[in-house]
Amino acid sequence: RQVEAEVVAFSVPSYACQRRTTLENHNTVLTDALSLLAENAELSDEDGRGVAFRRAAAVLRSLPGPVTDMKQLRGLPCLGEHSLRVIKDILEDGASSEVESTKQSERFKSLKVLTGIFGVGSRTADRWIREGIHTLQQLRDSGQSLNRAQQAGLEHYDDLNRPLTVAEAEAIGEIVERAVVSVLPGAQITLTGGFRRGKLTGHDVDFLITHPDEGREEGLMSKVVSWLESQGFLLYQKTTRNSYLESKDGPARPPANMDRFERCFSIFKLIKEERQGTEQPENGERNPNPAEDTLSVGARSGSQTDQNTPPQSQIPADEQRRRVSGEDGGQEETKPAVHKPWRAVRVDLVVSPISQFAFALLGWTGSKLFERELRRWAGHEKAMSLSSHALYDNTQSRYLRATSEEEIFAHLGLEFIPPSERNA
Ligand code: 8DG
Ligand code: MN
Ligand code: MN
Repeated sequence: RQVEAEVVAFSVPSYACQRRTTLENHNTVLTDALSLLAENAELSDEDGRGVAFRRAAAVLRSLPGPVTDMKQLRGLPCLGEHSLRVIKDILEDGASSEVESTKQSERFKSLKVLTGIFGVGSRTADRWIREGIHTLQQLRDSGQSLNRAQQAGLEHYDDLNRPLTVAEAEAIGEIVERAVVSVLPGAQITLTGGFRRGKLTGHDVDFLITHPDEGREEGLMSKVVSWLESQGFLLYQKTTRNSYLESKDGPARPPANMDRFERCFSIFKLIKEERQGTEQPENGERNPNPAEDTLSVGARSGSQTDQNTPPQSQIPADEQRRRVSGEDGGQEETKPAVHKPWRAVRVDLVVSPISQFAFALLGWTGSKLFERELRRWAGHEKAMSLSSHALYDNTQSRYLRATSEEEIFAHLGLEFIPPSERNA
């Protein structure tokens, strides 16, 4: 009876929203490999395959220890034939030839570089590749017409592809907070996205804005954006109504007040605080770009007392003598990045009426796979439709109200999973 070596199989529930997935990952080699195949599938417009690899990676990410033997995987959900083959290759040979060849492939590399431009999706990148454009320089030289987002994305490419730190997210949070309370006292801002899940780095910073009195949040986004713009904090912004019709996977029926739900995809200009008091003479003579000086003047201007300024504080431009005259005209591309006293940061802002706040908070906290799994659970297991706006019970033909994430999990018949354990 005891002859078989005792390999204990792992056991996890099938939906990621039933599992607690912290940032601790005991299987990074395997999950990196599967994530790369997922990314490649997504970049090739094969979303189904992409999701399959994402689910497989998420299962391994949720395991309490490293996988060393295929037998440990018996009975685990979401591990298809293809994913199992990749795992087996890595366990046996230390690498998967499919993963390695994908990583090396010119097409994958080009797709990654081009979709690394903010505003460029896989279809656009694919079209460019077919036209012989594989690199940023080739794109610049090609005379392709770029939309406003893509122009900003190309201009700030390096900044936007460098991970953000928690300190940078906090600095952005202070700016957003200042903007929001300036235009609507009493409004509340909440950090969402990866930073709410406890991640130490991120590709952007996500915020949800609301007001405790229903309706007061109407028109808030445009005021916040105007304030930010007037202070010189925005390099790019696009504000959209979060029209239900645009979203691929919203609920079966949109709530009547859907049209009040707005979001803004933006690029902030964040002044680098660590420069303060460290470098150069006080006047900006070494700096050939007057726009930089102007924005920086508050943060490191003249007097000794400025050195006592709290590191996180971004000095509003209305306290500055001069205003930033305009955009930077791409001049920074010709200068070494180290000398640039600011960095571009992707920031997502969403405004939600308080009645939808819990749904918006849950929907914008992520991870993306966790969200997808929540909706799949709701639809397949509970006959409900979950979105960032509402939860609709198809059996009872009514919306289920909630004022907290806990209530939504309860409606869904799920154990509450805190943000730090939604890193599926
Ligand atoms: P990162 O930025 O650190 O890389 O990770 P993240 O914070 O988890 O990713 P994200 O791309 O910023 O997305 C955060 C959450 O926002 C994600 O769970 C899903 C949600 N989200 C979008 N786009 C949309 C959208 O168009 N509609 C809705 N309802 N939610 C969205 O990213
Ligand atoms: Mn994010
Ligand atoms: Mn985001």
